[in-house]
Amino acid sequence: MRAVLLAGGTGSSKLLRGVQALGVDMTVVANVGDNAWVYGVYVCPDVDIACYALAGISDRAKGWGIRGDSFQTLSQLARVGVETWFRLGDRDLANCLARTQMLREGRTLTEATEVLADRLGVGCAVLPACDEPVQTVVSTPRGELGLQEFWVREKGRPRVLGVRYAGADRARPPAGIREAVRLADVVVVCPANPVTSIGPTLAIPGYSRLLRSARRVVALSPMVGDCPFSGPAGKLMRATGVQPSSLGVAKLYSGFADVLVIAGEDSGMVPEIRRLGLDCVTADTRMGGPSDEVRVAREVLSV
Ligand code: FO1
Repeated sequence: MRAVLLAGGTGSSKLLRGVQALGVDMTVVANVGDNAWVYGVYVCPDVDIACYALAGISDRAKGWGIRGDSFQTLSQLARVGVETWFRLGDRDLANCLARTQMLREGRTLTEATEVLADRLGVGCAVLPACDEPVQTVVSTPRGELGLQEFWVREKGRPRVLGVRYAGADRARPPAGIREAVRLADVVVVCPANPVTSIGPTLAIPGYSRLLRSARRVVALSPMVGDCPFSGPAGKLMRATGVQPSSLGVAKLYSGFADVLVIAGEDSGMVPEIRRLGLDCVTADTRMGGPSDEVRVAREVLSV
């Protein structure tokens, strides 16, 4: 089986590991809206979370970064007066330095990611959703913030007035992703914040049409009731006029998804979701550890 997986951060990486364990031929399309320049390097959190998870080196407890990483550079940066609210570990920084160097030499983000994924031993294609810069910008009463500023520096506290995807209109799905979708038996939308992790990819012209052309699109909701598995999804969904529930997710994905897998606790939403024109099935969507990841992956790939 060939699968393309649209991925965001922590929640998505669990499903990616589950699909990997099943031996599926997979291509990961990682969100780029969280990317940011920090300490002079280009950090691509969702690309890296996917690569570290699939290379078996991720810090499972935190959900980002490399297991057992040290923070010597961060300590020294603090010592010389740099604000260090973004906790980039030493090995993580090395990875970002290598990426930044390749970008400065003129390689695309896709090319740089291919090199890094290969060196890390990821074992499948991890592709950024696009090569052009796209940034998720959160509008707050005190001005606009990049996602890392909103979520990490401000701890997700500011009131959210809106969200936009700067640069998305100038981006396009790269050729490698279009080809992977053409060849795939299934495209899976991983459990991820629909506003900040999947939204930036869907905002890129060409993606909706590409997904509609896929053989089959299965999405796994990140919500149980009005709570996301992790992160600020509920707050951002509410602020962008989307009901913070699997029904809200269904409304966002109904234009291209064939099936939405939702938590068993939300079975009452099934009839209303089906009325939107996509199928809906329930499952135990909780992924607390490796065996859950494989169980949920099997479920998603078999619906
Ligand atoms: N998340 C945090 O909550 N605090 C951090 O200091 C932090 C550092 C960090 C460094 C590298 C990286 O790739 C991700 C990092 N994240 C951190 C996670 C990141 O902010 C988000 O979880 C993702 O952007 C969402 O997918």
